[in-house]
Amino acid sequence: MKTVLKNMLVLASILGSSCLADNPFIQTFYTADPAPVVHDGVCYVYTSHDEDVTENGFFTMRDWLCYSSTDMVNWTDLGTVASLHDFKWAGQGWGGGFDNGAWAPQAIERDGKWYLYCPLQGRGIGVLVADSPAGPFKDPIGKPLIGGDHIDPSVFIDDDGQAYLYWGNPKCWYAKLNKDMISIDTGIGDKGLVSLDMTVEEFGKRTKEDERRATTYEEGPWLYKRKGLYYLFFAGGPIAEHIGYSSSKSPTGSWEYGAVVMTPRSAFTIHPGVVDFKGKTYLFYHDADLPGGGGFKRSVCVDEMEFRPDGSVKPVEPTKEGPKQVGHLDPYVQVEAETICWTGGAETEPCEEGGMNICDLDDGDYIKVKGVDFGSGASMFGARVASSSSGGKIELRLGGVDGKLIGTCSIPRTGGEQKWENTSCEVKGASGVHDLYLKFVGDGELFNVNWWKFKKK
Ligand code: FUB
Repeated sequence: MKTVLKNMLVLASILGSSCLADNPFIQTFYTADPAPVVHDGVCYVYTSHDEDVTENGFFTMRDWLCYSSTDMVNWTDLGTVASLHDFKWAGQGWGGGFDNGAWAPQAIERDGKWYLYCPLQGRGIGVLVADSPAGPFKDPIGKPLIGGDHIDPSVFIDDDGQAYLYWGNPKCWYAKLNKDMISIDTGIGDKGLVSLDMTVEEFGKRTKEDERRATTYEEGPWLYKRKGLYYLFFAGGPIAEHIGYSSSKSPTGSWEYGAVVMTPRSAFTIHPGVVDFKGKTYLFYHDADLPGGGGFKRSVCVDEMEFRPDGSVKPVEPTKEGPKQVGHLDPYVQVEAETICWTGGAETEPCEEGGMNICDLDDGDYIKVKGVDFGSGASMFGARVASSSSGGKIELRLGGVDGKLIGTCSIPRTGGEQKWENTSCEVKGASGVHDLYLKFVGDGELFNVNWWKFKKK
């Protein structure tokens, strides 16, 4: 089944829009509210998910997705990691039952467990726990961690082991989490919940009158620490939102307003996520720049963020190119086919062999994998494929979707969309570092790909 988004992407490539850019870095779904977290040399980003079809002219969001990268340009789809159905209490309140309200999440690892904090619009903030970043996640408390109309949780563990949860719109709140990460330390504030003083000194003066907000703070707080200084990034108003920040010597303030970090993008919301990875700092945010995009069909982006010697944050200029690749991709180990820098037309789905596979491939669809290091040369290409139709071909090209052809692999009919077989072909002329394009060719609906791998000469 072709989604609306796939049709829009195909149309955009026919019309020649900026399809070879690397931002937005997920093209297979409309995604928003990116929440990055680094663990064991891998950057994971959790996102909320705008449905292809917007209902009632408002956010239509049912589940949360996760992607991983080791180089900041090629992202592997880890699938839908949680949904409203994981919270048995999701049906309570006015947020849309199990059908709507899966807003901006954030995850963190502690002592081998992964904790995913999820706002259910109008019902509160819940927490899920898993043994691995892609789940399966389970609700350990069976009720909201913070009940009521609270959104946009940001979780942070300080160097002394104390964990904090920040959240809120129109006010910013925080709580201390107990070591179990699934309960609140009730020793401060009102049953453990502290509402910040929203002063102009701490969060900047709003330029347009708003009876609920005197400052620029709107929503989407993100707590981050660098060189002993705490930064509270946030989505600022008036709408269209920008990203601003305040800083403090303490994780609980008081805060000093800093500046605007990113001016409004093409969506009326924006949402910061800041992470250090391999010696650099990155700002994740969302816009509406995918074909067919809009305020309720957003797309996540990433760019590098820099600091001045005094610790202040330099404004981040959004780019279509995205950040520089950190390292190269090794084509001689098994690469999941859903590892993508940019795709024209591929979609992803759960694979019966585990993980995800790419699907819904039509003639001319392609995947770009950036910065592939072939070293002194490749001799063979192999892939795990499945096809319920007559199959097709994968053209292996370098430098562009119509770039140098290094091999053509025939994909047989395997007898089912999840009936997997290995196939291989010779390749010639691939050495050094190149952007690799897998171009899918044939008639009708083609085939699915689970993974691929090259063999050295
Ligand atoms: O994605 C739904 C809501 O829009 C988020 O919770 C806010 O931060 C804004 O991005």
